Amino acid sequence: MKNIDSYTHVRGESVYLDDIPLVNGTLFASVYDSPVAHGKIKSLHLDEAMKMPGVVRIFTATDIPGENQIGGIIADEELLASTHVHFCGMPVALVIATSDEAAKAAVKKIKMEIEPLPIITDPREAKEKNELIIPPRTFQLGDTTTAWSKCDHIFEGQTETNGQEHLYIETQGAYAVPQENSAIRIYSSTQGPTQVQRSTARVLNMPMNYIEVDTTRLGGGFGGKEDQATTWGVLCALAAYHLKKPVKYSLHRMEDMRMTGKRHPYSSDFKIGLDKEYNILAYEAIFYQNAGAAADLSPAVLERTLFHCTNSYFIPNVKATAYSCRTNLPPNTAFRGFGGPQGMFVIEAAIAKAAEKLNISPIVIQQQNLLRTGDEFPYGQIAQSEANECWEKAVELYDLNKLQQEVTDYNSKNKLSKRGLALMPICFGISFTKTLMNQARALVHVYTDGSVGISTAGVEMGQGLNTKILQVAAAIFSINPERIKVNTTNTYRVANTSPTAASASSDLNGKATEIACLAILQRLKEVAAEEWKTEVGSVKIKEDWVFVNDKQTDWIWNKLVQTAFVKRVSLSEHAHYAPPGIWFDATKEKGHPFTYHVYGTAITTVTIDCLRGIYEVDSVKIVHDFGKSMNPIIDIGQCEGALVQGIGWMTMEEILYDKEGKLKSNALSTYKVPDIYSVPKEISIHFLETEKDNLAIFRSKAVGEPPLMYGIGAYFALHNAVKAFNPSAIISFDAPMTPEKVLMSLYQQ
Ligand code: MTE
Ligand code: LUZ
Ligand code: MOS
Repeated sequence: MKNIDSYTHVRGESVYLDDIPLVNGTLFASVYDSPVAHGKIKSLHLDEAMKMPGVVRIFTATDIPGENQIGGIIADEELLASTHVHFCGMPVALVIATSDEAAKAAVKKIKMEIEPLPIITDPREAKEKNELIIPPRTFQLGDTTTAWSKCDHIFEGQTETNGQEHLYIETQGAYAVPQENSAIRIYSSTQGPTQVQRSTARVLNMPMNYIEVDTTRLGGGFGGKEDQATTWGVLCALAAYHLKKPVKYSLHRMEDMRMTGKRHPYSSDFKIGLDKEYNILAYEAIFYQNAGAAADLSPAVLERTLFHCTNSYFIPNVKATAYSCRTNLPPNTAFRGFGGPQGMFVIEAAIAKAAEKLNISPIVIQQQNLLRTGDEFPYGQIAQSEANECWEKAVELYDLNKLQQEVTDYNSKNKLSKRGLALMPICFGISFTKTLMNQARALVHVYTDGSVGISTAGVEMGQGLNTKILQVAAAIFSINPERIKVNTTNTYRVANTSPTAASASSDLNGKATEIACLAILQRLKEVAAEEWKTEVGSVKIKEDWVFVNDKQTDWIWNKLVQTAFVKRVSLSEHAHYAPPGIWFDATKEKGHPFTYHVYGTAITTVTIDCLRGIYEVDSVKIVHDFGKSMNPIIDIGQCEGALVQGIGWMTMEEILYDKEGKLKSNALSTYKVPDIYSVPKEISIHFLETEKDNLAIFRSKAVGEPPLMYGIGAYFALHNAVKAFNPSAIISFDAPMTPEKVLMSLYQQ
């Protein structure tokens, strides 16, 4: 089935926040944000701004009726700065005016006097000064201290990975509309409607049942709207609450880039030990996460870095420690992969360094240490592995020997252009690492004309969730998909939702939908069984028709539904799903946190221009573990999109803050994302065929995030291409590998 949104997308008819018709009298908001990264507010001058045409009111922290607090995991983040500012871009005042332009013009007239305080932008410096968001955490397996003595080779090193701007096409925003009895409806471009609802209730000191959050779809989220859509929803609600008028705020791209957090940059240390056969016997890593000025989701991201610190390898002795370091940058947040990619880059760098020193191909070490079924992860879960299956299939299907030979031949024939090749295996755990978040609900109504309406906890953000939900209902009922409509995500219809994140939303919401549909189907079958005086088990619905004992009857779906209604049988169901078997004990750092893992292998080849340092990704050839894909078109799209986003992070996207904590790469003119010219010339994706059981919806594994990590292969392919030109180059593991860095290392002495 095609993505059900493709028709309206192509015609420009899909509804995003900016397409919602405005209620008469709607006002517009704009934020005055701190120009300084750290300081004490001495005075705030609003008079000039108040005099600007169209300005209705300016709100500050003192106008908050409830708590001035939007921190989710830790209550450490003010909605509007009260006495101190902690990062450039921190909201201080909210201007409300009769037009968007008037609000933005007035913001420019606000002045603030600040007593400067020391600014930290570097996570290692923050750790030195004991500026930690949470106490450090350590995952351990075996005993590294005794293992080092058994190693024949030991290597150490340091790595850096930079942040990444989400660059969802639709910027952050919200539209709050007052309702009767002081209730508020908020249209929000959020991955987490419940997060917006909960924070609004807290800030306005109102019960949650008075706050309705409604989301049709997002023009992309990528994690950036998991937590950080909340600010804008709450700010609009705050103004609507006081003014009793609808208030809208849709951020300008530069406001969005400046004020919101990004992927966490990490600085890390590693130590790796191998025996003579290149088995990795021991691995130690220390991760310094640049959390920014408040916790946001950093503790959860930190945890996933530890979960994925050995990627798809089995290492018997592991010790990994992670520090969440508080700096004066905007609080960093969820981004596709959620700390996993940062952990996986470090082990790949460690393997690359070992291979370089041992003068062998990293492929030898990678293959030798792939996880097998029955191996233990450092957090205690036992692997049900497809790592070898994916790797071997990729090597055979894409003829790795031939690819390697082509690279060698090319490099011997070309002096000023070199090729590099790298393999990148992946392993990603599916489930929120916080066990309680793994739950979802669905509300299914069958109407008397036979049409079906579905609401779930999941948010459509381009990933095709609604299509998959619709497929689930169509398959369970066995009716024409055109009878089914998936509705907006709304906290009045489905409550207490987890954000749409962790790649798990088709599993969680799909299974809740399945349960709801099965319950209704059971009741409908009972109605038919009564009519034909037979057992429920003899009744089936096949492609809209009722069958009894495998014989088609003259009852079509509508007739069945109408008869059930006449007999006063419920045609609605609200179902709950929580995946079984997952748990985690944070006091021991052991458990079984994931319902399953997703595996895969990518072979990446690149060509660099050794005069200019520019490069092309020639091909990425993937074997990916989709389980039994329920929608190959959507899943291939997710795989391609995630891969390109991963390549962007590893090669060209360069977030730059100056020492004062000011974002330099604050617009699309200074921040480069992959375009059509920089995507791989060829992407091949092969579905690993497996008949194994798993806990995914219809056995179709989660696909949203895992393929992003294939992008790491592009970094190491570039590394190898540089080495082909300049074998003595000592390339630091410092991503992204921009053309500038390639050029410098080509001619490094
Ligand atoms: N695909 C599109 N087109 N747009 C997005 O914003 N977000 C990604 C991924 N794919 C995203 C996307 C992220 S970060 C996640 S966690 C998953 O989709 C969430 O959706 P899922 O749980 O339905 O896979
Ligand atoms: N969000 C979250 C996530 O809150 N917990 C997670 O484990 C997670 N994993 C991936 C992406 N978002
Ligand atoms: Mo995705 S980082 O879980 O929103």
